[in-house]
Amino acid sequence: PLEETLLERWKSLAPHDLASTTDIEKSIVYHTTYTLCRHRYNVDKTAMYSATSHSVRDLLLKEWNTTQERLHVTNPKRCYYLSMEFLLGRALDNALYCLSTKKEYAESVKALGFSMEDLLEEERDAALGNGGLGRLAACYVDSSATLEYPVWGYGLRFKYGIFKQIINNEGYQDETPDYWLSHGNPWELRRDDIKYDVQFYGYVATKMNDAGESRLSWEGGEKMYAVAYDMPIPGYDTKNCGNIRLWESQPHNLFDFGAFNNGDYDKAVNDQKRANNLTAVLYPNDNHDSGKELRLKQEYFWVSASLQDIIRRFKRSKRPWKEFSDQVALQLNDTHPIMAIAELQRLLVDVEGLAWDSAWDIVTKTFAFTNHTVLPEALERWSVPLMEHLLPRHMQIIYDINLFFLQKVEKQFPGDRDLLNQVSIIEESQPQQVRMAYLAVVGSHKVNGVAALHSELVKKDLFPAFIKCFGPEKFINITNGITPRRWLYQANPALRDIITETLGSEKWVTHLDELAQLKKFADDKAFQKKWMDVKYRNKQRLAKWISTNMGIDVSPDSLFDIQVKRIHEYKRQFLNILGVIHRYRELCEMNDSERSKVTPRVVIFGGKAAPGYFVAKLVIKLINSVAKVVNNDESIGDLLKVVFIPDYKVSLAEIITPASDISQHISTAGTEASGTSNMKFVLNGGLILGTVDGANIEIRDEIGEENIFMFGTLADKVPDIRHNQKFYGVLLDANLQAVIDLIESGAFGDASIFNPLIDTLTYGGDYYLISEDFDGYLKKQTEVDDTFRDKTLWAKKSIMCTAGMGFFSSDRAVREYADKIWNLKPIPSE
Ligand code: KOT
Repeated sequence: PLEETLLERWKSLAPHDLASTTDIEKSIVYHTTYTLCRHRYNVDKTAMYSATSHSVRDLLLKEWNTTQERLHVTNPKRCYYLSMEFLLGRALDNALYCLSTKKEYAESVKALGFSMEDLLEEERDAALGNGGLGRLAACYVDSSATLEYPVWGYGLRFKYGIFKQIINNEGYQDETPDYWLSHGNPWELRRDDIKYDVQFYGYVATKMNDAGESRLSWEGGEKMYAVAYDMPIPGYDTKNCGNIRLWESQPHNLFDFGAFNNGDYDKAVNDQKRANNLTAVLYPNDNHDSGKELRLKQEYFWVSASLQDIIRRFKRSKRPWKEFSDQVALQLNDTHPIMAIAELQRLLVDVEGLAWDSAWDIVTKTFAFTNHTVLPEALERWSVPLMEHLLPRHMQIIYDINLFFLQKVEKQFPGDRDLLNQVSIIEESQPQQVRMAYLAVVGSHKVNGVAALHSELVKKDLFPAFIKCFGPEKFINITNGITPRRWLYQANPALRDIITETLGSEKWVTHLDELAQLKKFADDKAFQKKWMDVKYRNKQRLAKWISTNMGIDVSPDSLFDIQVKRIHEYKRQFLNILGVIHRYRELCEMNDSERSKVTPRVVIFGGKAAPGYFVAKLVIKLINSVAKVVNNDESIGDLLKVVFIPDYKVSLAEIITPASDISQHISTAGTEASGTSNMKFVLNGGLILGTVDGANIEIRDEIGEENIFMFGTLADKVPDIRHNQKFYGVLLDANLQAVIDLIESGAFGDASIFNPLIDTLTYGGDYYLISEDFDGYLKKQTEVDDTFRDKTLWAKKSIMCTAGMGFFSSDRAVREYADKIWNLKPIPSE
């Protein structure tokens, strides 16, 4: 550290704010010249985007540094959010708003000959996530920064995020790599000085420690480096700045000269290749466990580096170990980081020399676990032989954790062998498997689900036996939320402005409950008109995007019906497209007079299917085949259009979400843990058509059941229906049968292609209850059509939707985590 007088000198020389637009212009020109090394005759949009971002980054880094300084001085308890995925999207627009300097930058950029809108479009999405889980993490770091909570995210710096989706000429999904770093990334800082060893494979040996006690020690195997990259996360209306620290793998031995000299070139570069592979690519499965060794390696690599970093920070405070959980809260975003539980126990016992029980006490007070899914295929299990091979010491530790836990259970419930089997972390299969969610429950002090219904199912279906052991208080609900900054303020400027004008201030941006005041304008004709004009302009904006990018013309006068999310059988895009075919069939049978009464509709789909998910990919193909026929049927015209928007991502969601009249959230009841796009649509005045599932239920409770279209089987009825279908077969709904007949007639091209899809309704036993829910779905769709024709009624409902969404701010959700789980207080920046 520098001495006082020098510190003062440093302080006096610290870069100051960019006070005027001239300062901003200078800063942009500076970065063009010195950061990018571009001559002024050679500045294109990409370079200008980059220079502008570097200039904005300077402002962010100033806040980043003062935030770190503040935390260093106050040394408060901190929380670390361990998430394999952070689906951040673009950063520039958000940073400009957070720094309240968008206007000034837009002017400066204009003065230099560019348009801010163009520059914003130059930015590549940071797409380090699959869908809802990763986007949730992004919303939570936004809210933590805004609320000035000392929270950092920890994740992996994938070179390739979620793949880019291309829809080929036949209407199938193709995948290409998303090399998002191709033009550099101005939003990250590489920290070459923050680097840790991470070990794999090897064996466990007994060693003497300094005190002459024998200890187990993990020896041999291979090592890699984890190098830190920081991404500053600006808070809104605060000088506080959060951070996401992402790890990149690097080879330990850059080059094996021994092997090279022996002529074995392949071996010489092997280390390097393996290390580079480790964090190269995000696994593209949403709600599905891949079970691959490389994935387990990624998981361990990330939590090991993160814990080393966190422990190093803790040690600087010179506090005793027993205060660790007073200083550190660790939130596990699903099971992906669960190895952190065994790793912290290992570090405390093997490396720091703590007794097992003291260490375990620290571990369980520090960790908390969020479950995001009850789908059996998504629950992580690792085979014991694989884990023994890759992480031999951790496997021993997990066995011990299990043994000590089962001993306690045996003491509490003597002789209850069923219970012991039900709660054992080790599944007695061939080979044995480690049930990661069970390890999470045993090693955490709180377990939460992400919506009210889901949290009940977590208790009832996933962990019933654990309730017996730990009591119900350990299991809580924290309903998901979304950040109003990105999902309304930024994505929907026109709506933002009339809300601010009507409420008389921007307070709602950080106090979303304020939106409730809009209710008193719901019947106001003039306000309704303004409100629906904004919706219309947002629909025009999307129509223009579709026309420019896809060459399909859709009318903004039609009802825009949108379903954008990962393609998955449980989300039932199949039900949606079958409904579209039904609609088409009916239109074909109508005469002109009947047709004149029809509500014209544009049905918009978007979303990626996991590359190996055959049935989901077939759904995409079916949607595109139907689109081709319907859109080219001149007799149908604007009455029905079908659009599959390729490569759905955060930046596209920002255009799509504000443009919906209705959006669909139609998962089989009990399968969608929460959903968060439902919240985004309703926040933007879009009505929803949904099942009684996930957060739909709480949205209904907040906005009123007259403002939502709900249908379908209830979650508690699903198991019985499945049981009956299995034993007595599926009796297909008559309209559904007619739709299938139409597909099988070849109306949408070679019908045989779709057989595997249709089989899921019949031979497959209709696991997702499409036939069961079909009639209710069609009836609700008719109600949607009828309601939409009543413009006043629709406008009122739309206003009531936005007005009721205060609860779904991620600010509320993060506060709940801070109060109920982390025991964390904000550290004010001023
Ligand atoms: C599971 C395994 C791998 C990758 C992703 C998952 C996953 C994603 N599990 N749940 N989710 C979604 O999480 C969202 C945020 O909580 C929920 O809104 C959504 O319903 C889950 O499907």
